[in-house]
Amino acid sequence: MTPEKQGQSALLLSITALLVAIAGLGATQLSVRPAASTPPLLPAPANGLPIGPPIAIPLRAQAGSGESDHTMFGGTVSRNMINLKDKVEKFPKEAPPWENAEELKKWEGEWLVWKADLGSRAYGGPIVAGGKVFVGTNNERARNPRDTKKGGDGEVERLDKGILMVFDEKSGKFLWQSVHDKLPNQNVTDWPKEGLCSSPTVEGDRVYYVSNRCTVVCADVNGFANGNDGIKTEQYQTPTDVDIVWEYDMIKTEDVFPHNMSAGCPLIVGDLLFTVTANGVDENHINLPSPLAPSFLCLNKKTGQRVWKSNLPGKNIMHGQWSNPTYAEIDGIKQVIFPGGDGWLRGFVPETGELIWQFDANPKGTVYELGGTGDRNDFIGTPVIYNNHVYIGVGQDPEHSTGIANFYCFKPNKKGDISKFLEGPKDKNGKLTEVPNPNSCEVWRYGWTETEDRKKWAPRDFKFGRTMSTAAIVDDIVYISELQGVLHCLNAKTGEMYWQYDTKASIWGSPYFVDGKIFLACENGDVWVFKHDKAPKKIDGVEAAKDAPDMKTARAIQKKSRGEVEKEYVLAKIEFPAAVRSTPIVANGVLYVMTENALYALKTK
Ligand SMILES: [Ca+2]
Ligand SMILES: [Ca+2]
Repeated sequence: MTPEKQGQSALLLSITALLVAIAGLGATQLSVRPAASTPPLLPAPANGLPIGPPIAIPLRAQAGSGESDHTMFGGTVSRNMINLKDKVEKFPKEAPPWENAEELKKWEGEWLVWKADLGSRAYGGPIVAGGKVFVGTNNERARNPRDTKKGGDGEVERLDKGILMVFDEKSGKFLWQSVHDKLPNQNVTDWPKEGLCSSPTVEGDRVYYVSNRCTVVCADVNGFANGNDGIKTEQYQTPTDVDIVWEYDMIKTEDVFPHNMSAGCPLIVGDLLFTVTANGVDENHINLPSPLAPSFLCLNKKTGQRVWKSNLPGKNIMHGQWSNPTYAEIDGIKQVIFPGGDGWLRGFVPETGELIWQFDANPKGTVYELGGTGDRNDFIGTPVIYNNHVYIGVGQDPEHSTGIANFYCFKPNKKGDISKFLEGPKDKNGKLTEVPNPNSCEVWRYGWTETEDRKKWAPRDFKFGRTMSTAAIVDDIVYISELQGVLHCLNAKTGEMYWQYDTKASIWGSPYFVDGKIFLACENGDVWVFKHDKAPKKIDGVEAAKDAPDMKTARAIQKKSRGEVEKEYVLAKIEFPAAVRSTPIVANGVLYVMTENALYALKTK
């Protein structure tokens, strides 16, 4: 690749990071099962690491004063993008003509609770907790003159920083912000202008996030308004700056090499905080500078001390790592699930980091290739737990465009390698074959190549493309979107497809269920609203057209199927005036749509 191309690639990556952040806005419902009486899977650790206190599993969304606060990426530790609490009696069916001031005022009067200006990028959040709204963005909407400078022409220039902005939930008033300088080698580890990509997690009076400097930060949600808590060495200490309680530097302490951007959305269970570290390759995209650095990290949320770490993907990290951990109890076994940069998912004992199982989310013999042309993927989306099963689709940096992929459902109730297949001998072309794994925990997979009988008139030769999205699963129905813009509606038990719909725009965020509707935002600014159906109709344009005599007839049949999906399931398309690379959410009766430069709080009744 040319340096320029590499640069672009890097950018994308950072974007990816964002996506990660974005991908998961969830709701406040909880699908965590009550703690079972089953004893812990494993006894105390033999490695001498401190063990966290017993894990208390929150049966409700944590913290916050609101009835349906959205306190973390995915809303709960299950990361399922569903909200079972809020009602959405109404929502805008269409956008106003944004350039017509009079019409816009009318629309805002009808729909707007408030609107807040952000920077020029916004991937993190929104997180709504305890009467505040948290957003990760950049400094292009500088709120402190300190973070600007006069350019040569006298114009005010905004310095490049990573920003966590905090607003009042009721009024949208700006309260305080964390300002993080860029890392010195930003074109490699902290991509310019991408801001702070982490969706924070809020618990009580503490907010936890990963900064653009690859540090895990615990801050006081009340800022300096109630004095300086914890460490007193903050770089910036005006009244609207962040009050840091503790900060864990993953570069200095753990030698992590973040590829393009750090974007972990912390997972908190009991006193333990878990994050993916972003460790990855350097700018040539071949060398992995820190294979021994952790990819997965567990800290004590109160002290910021490390509890355990794992570098398990080791030298097999393909690119970067921007997905997020998820917590589950499967058949009573408590576990934290980490998506790795080698395309494997792994379950660990939360207190000790002892590996319980691992699952290869790629067919054997697949290959990761620079620039994205290969067929081996890793993870941008976050694993979702639903009814004791894990659901996740694979993907890549969006700059790599789409490509063949799978979406998986498995139930990790065994130890060791629980992938569907094991490596078989190499074939005559030197490609690894696969043989059935008797220890497989896979239930179904959806995607890969279209079958021969359907291929002839299908719009593309694969069923499911790379995804940056995290699934929304409700009533045994899975909603999962892919980067190329297609939303899939699947049976959660069997993987059967009911219907799919092409939004014809890139999707970086995730489908989000609330009150019988699915909200889904596209990078072009379109926010779609679909109708949820407990017994969806089967509408498959490719199947209907497979025996068509010619392309023209096939396309006509497929178009008709698209029309049927629109008639049955599309409720609205709201065209926002800027890119949306986040997930719309509802919290405490307010619909939040975060474009790259503004946060809209909208009425739902
Ligand atoms: Ca304070
Ligand atoms: Ca402090």
